[in-house]
This record gives sequence, structure tokens and C-alpha cells, in this order.
Amino acid sequence: MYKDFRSYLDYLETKGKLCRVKKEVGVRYEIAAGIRKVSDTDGPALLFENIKGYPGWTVAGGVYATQKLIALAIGAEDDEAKITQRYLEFDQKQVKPKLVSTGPVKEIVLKGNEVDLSKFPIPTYSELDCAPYLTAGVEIAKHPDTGKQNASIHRRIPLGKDRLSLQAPSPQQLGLMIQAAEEKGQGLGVATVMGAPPELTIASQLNAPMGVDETEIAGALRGEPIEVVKCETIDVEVPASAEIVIEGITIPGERVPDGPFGEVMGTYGVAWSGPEAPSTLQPVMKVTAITMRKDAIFQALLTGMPLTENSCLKKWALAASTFRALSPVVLYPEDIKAVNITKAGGTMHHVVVAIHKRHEGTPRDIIYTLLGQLRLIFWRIVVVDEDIDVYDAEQVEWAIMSRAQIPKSLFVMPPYWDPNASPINTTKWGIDATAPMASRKYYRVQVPGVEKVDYV
Ligand SMILES: [Mn+2]
Repeated sequence: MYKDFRSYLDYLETKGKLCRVKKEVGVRYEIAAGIRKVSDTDGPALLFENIKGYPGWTVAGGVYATQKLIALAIGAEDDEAKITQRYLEFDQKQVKPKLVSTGPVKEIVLKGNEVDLSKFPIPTYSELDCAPYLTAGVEIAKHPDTGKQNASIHRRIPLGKDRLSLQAPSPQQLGLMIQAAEEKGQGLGVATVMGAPPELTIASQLNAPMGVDETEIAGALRGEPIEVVKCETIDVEVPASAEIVIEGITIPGERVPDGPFGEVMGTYGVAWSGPEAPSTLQPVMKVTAITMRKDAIFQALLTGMPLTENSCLKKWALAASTFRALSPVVLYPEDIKAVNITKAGGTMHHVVVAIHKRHEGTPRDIIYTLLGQLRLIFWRIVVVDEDIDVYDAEQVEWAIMSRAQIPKSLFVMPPYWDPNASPINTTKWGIDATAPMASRKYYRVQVPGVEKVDYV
């Protein structure tokens, strides 16, 4: 089907899902505006071929920005439940990568004084963003204690020619790895991979436990090993077919402010809690090498008011994790009928779960189970009966209106002290919007025979 990022773009073109943009666009807001439009109109991915001030550069944007594009990338039908099912097929499987001696990503190797981040067409995305950001890179690093690799996506601000911020607060795994290195007085080698194989970008968004290399899950999704090469200056292996790899080492103890930045909830996030808030101070990396293809494609990715590419990359990964987390909570695993990570919740923080209820306590158990898992980052849970379509916000609202009684149906987690929390996510709660098992008064009113009406 496709073997690397650029052949994936070719594949999208054959499906009518890639638009080549010949018109000149600037890196400040104009690339982002194009991605915003296709995100809102269920449009194609974009390949900007004429970047103002950056002759010769091509920028791919919005590559995973819609449900249709995610479905194509993972080889599933364009259907919410089928995409989740596809994630459940591969999210726990692993195929080890294959180490090769070289690859297209080594066509150009820049080290020392040759490193200059200002040559890249780095976009500025949202109106109040504090700076241009690298947003589409997959960050790969090895845990300093175990040597196990981790792949995840983080936003980064270019700080001059050869330094980058690295937004990775705890409990994100890369943040914990930087912390573990600093406790030894060391920096952490980190590679930023742009134009990664689609399987790796998708696998990087799963909630895999610490110690699991997402490159191996990407191999499972592809059905064959991802070919990797060694970095030039750090002990990390990266996909041989990548477009661009930026290598570097974090500087222990050094921090810079991050934000404001248009975040996944469609707000400017934690930066508003003040420039000195711990969560806005992020590590810094010294860039030690850049390797790339001769005609490398730069990758852009928009975050902001949902849906964006960020939310589409997270959504079904979280739905699969939710199924996994709930299977031991219900009396029969198949009692979890459907899961939707909602758009209004940034496809990250609000989940609706439909169940076949066999015990009155199960919705409460589901709410506390999901809220109690820090890495799932859910703030709101709604549990509904299986007759409710979890993907239909009006039906979910109807279930809350007709089947929930506050405060009896409301379950609140006591807040805890969290330096990374913004005011809206310190208190987490869920609503049991299922009908009491013993009562028929909460049942849906239906008129028999509507499906037989053939005169209108
Ligand atoms: Mn991980």
C-alpha cells in the first residue's frame, strides 16, 4: 500500500485525498489556515509546494486531520466503531524494528556549525501563539535506566540556530525520561522525526506502558518491521525512510517558558495560569545533528479547536485504551458496547461509554476507574445504556435529561494537587445516565410501525 511518508502522500493522492497547493503561502498563519479549513470541511490532506521565503521547500499539513484520513492510514473502513476495532487489533502487538546501515534520511547529514533551524519553514499556527512551533515530529528517546525506546509527539519552539524547547511535562513518558536523566546529572538524547512512517505517528499516540517501544507497535500495524538506522550523535534508532531527523541532547536543569499555544481543547491552555507556572517551564535541547532527504518534505500539524489533526490522532487510541481499562470492571467484557471520545472534549478529556448494565454499581465503577487513570487524562465521563448512540451528542444529552438525577447520579473525584493542572481539570466527574434496572419509566417512548410508513 505504502512504504513511507511520501509514498503515503502518493497513496492519498490516488484516493483523491491530497491537494497540492501551488499558491504561495507564508509560514505565519497561512499554512495553519489551510489546515484549519480542511479540518473543518472534512477535506483532503495538503501539500504546500510554494512556501514564501523558503524556496525549494514542500510542507505537508493535515495529513491525519479527519476520520477519513485516519481510516485510510490504518486500513479500516470510515466508521467510528470499525476504526476503534482496528486499533484493538494492533495496539498490544509488537514487531521488532529491523536495523539497517543507511537509508534516505541520511542523504544529507549536518553537524556542528552546519546545524541551522532557521532554514526550516516552521509555521506559526494560532492567533496568540507565542512563537513558531514544531508540532508534527515524533520524539524518540531511550530511557536512561532501561535503554528502552519511547516514541511520542511533543511541541517544540526553535530557540536560535541550534536549540529547541521540548514540551513534555510529567506524567508524559518523555518528561519522566528527561527527569530520570537529570537525576543522574545527564542530558537525554532525543530525536525528532518528521515525515515518519504513518504507522509510527499513529502508534506514538497509544497509551502504551513505559518500556514498550511504539516503533514495535508500528511494526505490528504495518505487518512487517519498521526499518531503522542509528542516529549520528545520540544512541537512538529512527526510521530509515523519515524525511527529517533532528538529533539533540537536553541540557540538565535548563528551562524556558512555553506558551501561549492554541491547545487541543480549543483554548490557550495552562499558559494563562502565569508565565512562572511550573507547567509553562519546559526543558531545552541542544541540537547536535540534522539528517534528512535531499528534497525533504517538512511536516506541519495543527492543534486547536477540535477537530484537528491532534485530536484525530488521539481519539481512537484513547477509545481502544478505554475498552482495555473497562474490560475487567464489567461482569462480562462484552458488556462494554461502545465508547466515544467526544469532539467537544478535545477528543481527549470526555468519554461516553454505552453498557449493557447487569449491576446498578457498574456505571459508578466505570466512572471511578476511568477518572483514576492519570495517563488516560479524562476529566468527564458519561455512562449510558446500550440503546443510546454514543456518537450522537443529542441522544447523550437526552439520556442525561431523562435518566440522571443529580446529585445521586453524579460521581466526583476529590481534587488533588497537580502543578500541571489548569482550573478546569483539577476536579473530575462523571454522570451515570443509565436507567435504573428496576424501573420502566425511564424507557424511551416509541411509536410502533414508523419503519412501515411508505407515503412520506
Ligand atoms: Mn510510550
